[in-house]
Order: sequence, then C-alpha cells, then structure tokens
Amino acid sequence: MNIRISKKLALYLRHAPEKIGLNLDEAGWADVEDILAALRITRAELDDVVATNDKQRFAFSEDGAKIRASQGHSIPVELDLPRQTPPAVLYHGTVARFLDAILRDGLRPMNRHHVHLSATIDTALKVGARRGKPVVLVVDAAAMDADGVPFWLSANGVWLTDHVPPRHLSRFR
Ligand code: HQG
Repeated sequence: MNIRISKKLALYLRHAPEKIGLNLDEAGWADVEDILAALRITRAELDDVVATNDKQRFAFSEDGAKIRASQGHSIPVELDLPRQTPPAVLYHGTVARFLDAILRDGLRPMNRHHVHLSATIDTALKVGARRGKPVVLVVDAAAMDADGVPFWLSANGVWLTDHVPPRHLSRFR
C-alpha cells in the first residue's frame, strides 16, 4: 500500500476536503474523478490503496464512481451506518495519561464523531500504542445495550458509540 496516498486520503476525506477544493456530500462521498485529479494519481493507484489499506479505511460506492472514509471523520457527515447489537464486551486502547479523565468523564468522542471501540484486545493494544505504552479498557457493552445505548458498526469493523460512562469501564491492563 502507498502510505503517502493513504494519509492524504484520510486527511481530505475525513478532516479537510476544502484544502484541495473537494466537495463531500452529506454522507461523506467524494467523486473519484475529483480525487484522482487533486492527488494526481491514477485509478489503478487509488484502487490499490483502497484494496490493500491495512485498516480498510476507504470504500467505493457500489458503482465505483465515489469514495469515502469508512469512519474517523472530524467534519460532519451522516454515514447512515446500521445500528447493531454489540458483542458483550468491547475494548478501547488508550494511554495512562488519559486514564484519570476517562474514568471521571467516561470515554468521549473528542475530535471525532463517535467513541471508537475494538472487538479484540489485540486491536485495542494497537490503537493505544499510537500514543505510547498502551492501556486497554474493557467496555461492558452488554450493560450499555441493555440500557438502550446505540452502537454502530463501521464498514471496516470498528464499533462506534456516543459515550461510554465510567461505570461501564474497567481497566484490563
Ligand atoms: C482519549 C485510528 C481524555 C481516547 C484507530 C483517545 C482507531 C479521552 C483519544 C481510530 C477521553 C482520542 C480512533 C476523556 C477518550 N478524557 N481523553 N474523557 N475519552 N479519550 O484518535 O480511539 O488510523 O480520536 O482514549 O485505529 O485513539 O485513524 O480515538 O486516546 O480506530 O484509521 O482521547 O483511529 O484509526 O483519540 O482512535 P482518537 P482513538 P485510523
């Protein structure tokens, strides 16, 4: 995968389309032709980044004419993801310096639209390790589900929710 192209796509499709004069519709889709022109890449290069991306960050529309980020936006988009019943337990990878705030306020979306949760400890460790020595929190998703809290599953397997209250969090390691 071409990491340079992937990073640019993440920037323009999630955070700053205006930097290259890109228009995203309300569901976050951009015209593939606009992306190719703006990044000066070929369709084959774009197809390769989408297909081989380590986290499957991007997805084409069914007809292949549009592309969007599957999650992680900071600009307002309505992904219309299906609400799903979560597994009984989900995980969140973070670092020790955020723990006091997290255990006081719960997990908050911060700059993103949702709190991002992982189905496996392994993935949570990797997410946390982006910031330092990873700390994994266990989320009692079954209890949240029983409370009626909605969860969504992104196209690339990330579990999303609005907020995780401290009472449903515990430290794994
Ligand atoms: C922390 C990557 C203080 C939270 C990954 C995290 C993921 C709080 C940071 C995706 C807090 C936000 C998302 C609170 C949460 N007080 N800190 N109340 N609540 N935090 O990047 O989950 O490569 O927005 O623990 O793989 O780290 O972008 O979220 O450390 O899937 O595709 O605030 O991003 O994917 O950081 O990562 P982020 P995240 P991509």
